[in-house]
Amino acid sequence: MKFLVTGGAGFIGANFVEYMVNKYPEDEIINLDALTYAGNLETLKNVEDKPNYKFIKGDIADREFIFDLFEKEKPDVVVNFAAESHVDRSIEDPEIFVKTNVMGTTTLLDACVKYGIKRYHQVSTDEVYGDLPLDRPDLFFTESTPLHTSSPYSSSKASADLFVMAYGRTYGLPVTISRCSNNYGPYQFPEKLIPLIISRALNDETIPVYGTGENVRDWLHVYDHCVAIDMILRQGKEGEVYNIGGHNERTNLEVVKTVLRALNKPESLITYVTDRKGHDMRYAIDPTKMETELGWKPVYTFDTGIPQTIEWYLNNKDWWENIVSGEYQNYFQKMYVDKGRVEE
Ligand code: NAD
Ligand code: TDX
Repeated sequence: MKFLVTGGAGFIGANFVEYMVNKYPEDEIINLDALTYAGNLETLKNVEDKPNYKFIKGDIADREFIFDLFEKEKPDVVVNFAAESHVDRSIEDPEIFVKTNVMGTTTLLDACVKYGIKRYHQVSTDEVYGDLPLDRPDLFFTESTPLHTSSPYSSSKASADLFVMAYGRTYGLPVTISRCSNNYGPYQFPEKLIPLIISRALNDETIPVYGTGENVRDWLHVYDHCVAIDMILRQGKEGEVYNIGGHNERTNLEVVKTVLRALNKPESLITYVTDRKGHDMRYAIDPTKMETELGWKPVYTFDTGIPQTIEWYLNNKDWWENIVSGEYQNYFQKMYVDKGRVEE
């Protein structure tokens, strides 16, 4: 089987590429990535010389390029991770989210219709369901929860999901969608909460907590997400949506304090900053369908995954220091300092 994995130089895509290349040496894995600010080929050092792996640089929204690629490679399976993925960036500049997340997806779908495919899998997010109130801990997102988005990012992801389902129904394309909760683990770009805390705390820098820090996220280790997608590709039913999550809900403040404690850094580093516009209160996945229909169960809990992740960041300082010393610094200046969220 030939897999076309898009966005495989990003956080989750790269973890998935490494997992697939090692687990299925008989399969061919093509990694297609535009190498935006979030794409980093250093992340793929462990697989770049493997015979069943190939990297191609390109934009999923470039129609001519995508059709040429399909003509040449004729992939059996497409797994679409490629996206603009950061909510704060979507609030600053929504348009690139429409281009990559919506038009990039429809471009891939059109190529799948033209060239035929055994499976198109869309990597989506629990953010398409909007948020849950803090005072209703009994509520969870199921696959039939209505889409009700808050940010330009989640709106672009929900739009893409609707196109994926429409191509399934209208053109008979064999599609599946997974909607996962917040991921953490090795190779996550340090603009996202957990690697941001680790990298800044190790440098004794302030940790910006939006609003009161009581917002809740449902954390899943990236390894468990990769296993879940592999299971959906092999055993999932066409036309179905699968929610992925492991019941690891934590407030942001709990996450920050847990990481600071593990690093032996003081809570005085915590700095409360202006809240994110439209900030979702709580995400919480009901993973019953994955568990009962596919037999998926996460390996990590938050309590085992966080120490593993911290250890990885400690052992791979070069990886994130290269990022922190580059464009990332400008980003922090633009998003936090220039906006008056923090004084530096
Ligand atoms: P990321 O930002 O780390 O990586 C995205 C990758 O896509 C980068 O390598 C980037 O270069 C590439 N890319 C961006 N635009 C592209 C384009 N036009 N053409 C080709 N490549 C392009 O993102 P991530 O956190 O790894 O997320 C991967 C996917 O999983 C996304 O679709 C995201 O919506 C979804 N998701 C993420 C999380 C999370 O917690 N990070 C949770 C659920 C779902
Ligand atoms: O500096 C920060 N301070 C802070 O309090 C940052 C970066 C975040 N936060 C808060 C905002 C959120 O409530 O922490 C929480 C997590 O923030 P992010 O890491 O930006 O993730 P989130 O907005 O929840 O979205 C993530 O999960 C779902 C991914 O970025 C998405 O791609 C995915 O779809």
